[in-house]
Amino acid sequence: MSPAKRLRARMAEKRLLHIMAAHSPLSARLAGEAGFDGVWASGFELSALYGLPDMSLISMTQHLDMLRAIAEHTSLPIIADIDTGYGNAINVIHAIRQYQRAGAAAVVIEDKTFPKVTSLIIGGRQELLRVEEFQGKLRASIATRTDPDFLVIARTEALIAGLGEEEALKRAAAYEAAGADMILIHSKQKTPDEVESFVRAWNGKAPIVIIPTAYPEMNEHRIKALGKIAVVIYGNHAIRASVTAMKDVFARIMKDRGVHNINQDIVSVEELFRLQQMDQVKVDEQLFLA
Ligand code: SPV
Ligand code: MG
Repeated sequence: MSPAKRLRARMAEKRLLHIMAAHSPLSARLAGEAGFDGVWASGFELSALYGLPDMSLISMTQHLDMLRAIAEHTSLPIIADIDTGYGNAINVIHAIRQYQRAGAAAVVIEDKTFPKVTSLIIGGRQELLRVEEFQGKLRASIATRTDPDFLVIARTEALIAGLGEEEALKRAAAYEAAGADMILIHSKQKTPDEVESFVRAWNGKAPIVIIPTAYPEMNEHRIKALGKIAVVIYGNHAIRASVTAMKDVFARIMKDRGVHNINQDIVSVEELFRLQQMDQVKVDEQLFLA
């Protein structure tokens, strides 16, 4: 079964998929063990991993390399965050070929101009493409996919750009008309009302995807009560969890002037061996090292 078919099968079987951000094969493996339905190959997380702002500075090659490494280490379907598609529709054609081959199940492509500005920053200079131009990018994506199950998710940043619900609905309808399989509506409002209002007003057939980072009280209960939302992406919680843990542990080591106290509070080296699948190495040593 192709990765895209697996994602579609999961969607058919469950009303709401929970997708966790991943910035490495290890984070993807942990997402799998925690029970998530898939991983989000987040541009924000990978940018942060490199210590860079999420402003189209990470290249497609860097993102693809990480996605390939993730795909080798998890059976979870991967939703690839391809930002603006790395340029115009011609760049998008190239990107779709590459991401499909790399093992992605879906791509999310957003209607901002290239280079993009990270969405959640206060006072961000957010510029959107003309609707027709973005429709061309979507049509290019759909014409390029060779696996009909490969999902093309159109993300509108109309609310992020402060253009209001009417513009967001108009764009979402235009993107569905261009063939998008799903619509991702993004918002940086601190409460769910903006997204809830959009979802209530949406009368298209395409299911909705959300990333409730700015409005964290939008939990499964509230999402299900709204209906129409098929996927929730936790956009940056893997990297934020890592930063929280590292800050805490590093500070304690410096305070204690040693690792004698922290040792019992962090995962053991044996747990890392398990995650690295050292048990398989042991088996292979027995079998093959003469
Ligand atoms: C990402 O995780 O890269 C996203 C979500 O696109 S956000 O950072 O909120 O734009
Ligand atoms: Mg992103």
